[in-house]
Amino acid sequence: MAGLTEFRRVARDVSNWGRWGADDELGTLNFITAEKVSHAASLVRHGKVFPLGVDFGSSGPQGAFHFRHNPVLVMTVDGGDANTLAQYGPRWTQNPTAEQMGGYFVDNLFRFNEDMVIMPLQAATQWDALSHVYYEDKLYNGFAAGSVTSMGAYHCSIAKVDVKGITSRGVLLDLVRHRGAEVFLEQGNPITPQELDDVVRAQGVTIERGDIVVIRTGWWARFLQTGNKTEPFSGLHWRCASWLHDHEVAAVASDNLQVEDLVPDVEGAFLPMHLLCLRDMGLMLGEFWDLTALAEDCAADGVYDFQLVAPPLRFVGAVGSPVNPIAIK
Ligand code: UVW
Repeated sequence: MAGLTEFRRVARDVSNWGRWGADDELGTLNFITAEKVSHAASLVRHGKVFPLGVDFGSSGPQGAFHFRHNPVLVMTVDGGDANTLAQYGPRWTQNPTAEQMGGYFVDNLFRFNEDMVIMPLQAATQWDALSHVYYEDKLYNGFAAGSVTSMGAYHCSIAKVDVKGITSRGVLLDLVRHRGAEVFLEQGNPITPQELDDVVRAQGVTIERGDIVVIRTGWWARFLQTGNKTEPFSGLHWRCASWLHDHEVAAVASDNLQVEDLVPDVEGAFLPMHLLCLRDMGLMLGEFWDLTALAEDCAADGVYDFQLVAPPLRFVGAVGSPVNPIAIK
């Protein structure tokens, strides 16, 4: 197990603070240029579309962290309201909502349903914003951690990255196939930088500056089989942060809870790859992406790169966002 001295050495090596200016809040998304976006679009050859988002619902994957819950859907207007309120609403003057809705429904064809959702922004398929994780009172680029208040994140909120789309060339690295695993990568064998190189070579693909690298561990497929929200898994070893840095990757995403391996390997630093990626490199993490159908297609045609379009929602001040990423080939 490494110690904090080694962790800090790596943190210095991969740091992008100041690289794009003292005010930068985009981090490695800066690697995505107009040329990169054009090239990504040129990868669309067959019009095949792969939505990578999972269902947002009460049987979602939340459960590992007690402070996170699955989405709760609340109907604010439904079919039962229409007939009842058409009858009682207009006379229900002590309840302005019922009175107003009754007004819509009485002697009228018009009917409607409406809803709202209560959920953590980390509930299902998501992006972690750069303000999601920090240490020693600093966010990415040296912004004060205290700039995230109960009003939200002043610096590095998810809304700040909207200018980038987010869209780029996506590259799938299929670790399940590479290891010959039946469904997923069981806990105990983290993915190393060397293994990433091996997969890249075996798939005959290249990793280029500004790519969004998508790592398939099979966890989502396993979850759909078992419903086990706390199933342990293998993910990226924290030293893969250096690999992502060296390849000038724009963002990384996976089909599991946290992208990175959960077996502690730095004494005194939980989720060291999160700390290095989000805080030191300014590199966003995508979690709970469903990669099964995309992986099948990539294995069938041997093409592992595609246009990836994955815009977060512009929640002002939020430290993350749901997303329904789309891979297009
Ligand atoms: C944390 O690591 C706290 O969150 P996430 O699972 O969104 O990466």
